[in-house]
Amino acid sequence: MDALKQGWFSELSVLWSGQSFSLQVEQVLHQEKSKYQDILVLQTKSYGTVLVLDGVIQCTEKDEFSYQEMISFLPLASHPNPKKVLIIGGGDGGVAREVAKYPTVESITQCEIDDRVIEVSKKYLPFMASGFDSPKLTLHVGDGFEFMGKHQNEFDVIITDSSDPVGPAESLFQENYYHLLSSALRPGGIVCSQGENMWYHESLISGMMKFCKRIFPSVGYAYTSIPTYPGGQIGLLLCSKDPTTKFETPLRQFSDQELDEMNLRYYSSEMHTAAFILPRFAQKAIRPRLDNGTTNETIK
Ligand code: SPM
Repeated sequence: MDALKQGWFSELSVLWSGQSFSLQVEQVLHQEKSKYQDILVLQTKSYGTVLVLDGVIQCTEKDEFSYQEMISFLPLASHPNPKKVLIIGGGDGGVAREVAKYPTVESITQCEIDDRVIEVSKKYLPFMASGFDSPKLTLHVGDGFEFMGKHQNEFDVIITDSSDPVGPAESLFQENYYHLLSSALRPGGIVCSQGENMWYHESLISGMMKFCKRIFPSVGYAYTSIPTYPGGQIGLLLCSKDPTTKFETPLRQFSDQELDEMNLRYYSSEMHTAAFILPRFAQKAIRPRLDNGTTNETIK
């Protein structure tokens, strides 16, 4: 494999052409081709165990908490009382692990298409796959589109923890998927999806923001820092059926003691608000409707 050479793994993709992030590899723990994608698990020198799908880093032991906490807690704390949560994707279990911590959540349904990602994660990434042990969780192996078509008006929060929009996850970045998300939500429901990177994917993100605004009355864009994703960060796209939702203002605030008890290492109420403050170039590119100087981070 081109990506593995002389003890180094290099991440190559058309989504960030002309650059590549590399990790020094101590051992290849697992390699297989599932029905949907190439699955690779590496023991690395500086980031611990790493899951790679179709040549792209999905999570590393050292920094995964940043992404899993933020994609879970931003939508949950933006909802007044989230009880029923759906996760689409998230086959490593890390998002389920975080959602299960949220005090008001009673049930978590997860729909992941590739059972091999689940099994491999249980074996090699138990620090994330612990999410599958939650008594709140019901796991379905199958297609997220089909699943949501059969579940209308059911969930308070839906989190789409997908890989990038090439390969099996491409359809999860399209308008008809967001229509399905909207119909699977209860009134006042909120969705949060992996939203790519403001440095490389401006037109993808602004296109998504535009169609989301046609479907949902409130739309927001946040980001979290994570050294092993290209550019050291990843965006999070949030939409609410409630026109009064102000994503940058969490409805539930946690004390330091509560954050420690939930073992949250990245998320805090301050980090929640800060995550929606974008640099000016991204404000202009991603949120063209806000270039009148509005500072409110939620598009109305
Ligand atoms: N539960 C962790 C799964 C990770 N899902 C997101 C993976 C994204 C990988 N590529 C990042 C590229 C950002 N531009």
